[in-house]
Amino acid sequence: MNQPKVSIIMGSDSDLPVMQQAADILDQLEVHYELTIVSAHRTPERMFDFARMAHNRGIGVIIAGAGGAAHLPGMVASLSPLPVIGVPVKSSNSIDGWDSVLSILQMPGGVPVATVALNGAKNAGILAAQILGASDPEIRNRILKYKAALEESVLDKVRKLQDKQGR
Ligand code: RP5
Repeated sequence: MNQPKVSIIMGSDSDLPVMQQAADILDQLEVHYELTIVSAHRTPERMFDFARMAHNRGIGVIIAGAGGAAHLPGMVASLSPLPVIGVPVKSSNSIDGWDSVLSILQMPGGVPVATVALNGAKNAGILAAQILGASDPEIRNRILKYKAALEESVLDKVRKLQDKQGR
């Protein structure tokens, strides 16, 4: 069985359409992950158990997404020695997403959460792979290839624009 290296957690299944983007890019980068629901408010004991045990199960990075009063990433970061990447989700109970952005971003000193953009789960997945890639040459090489492909896709658009302009 492939041991998951990244844990993707979210406060509710309603966060899944956004958080699936983290899973998709990790699939593309061939990084094994697990994905589940852990709610800081509705399942606090599950959150405690998860955060206290994740590093003992071989997880290296946690991606935590939540909307509204988004306490999940910060609370998990307060309990876990692992790096936590927070994804603010624009949820049905969110006021324009600002509530989740600020809840995840404005952590007190001593308890960092690496916060990505609103609904920025894709970048959370890439960042998780980059953190693992710092000590895993195979993942690092996949990140290098991903970046080269990104560059090529933009250069392709430049060429197409130039062609349209007859240059
Ligand atoms: C948050 O409340 C969840 O992360 C979700 O973004 C939001 C709404 O949850 P549901 O009412 O859709 O389950 O805790």
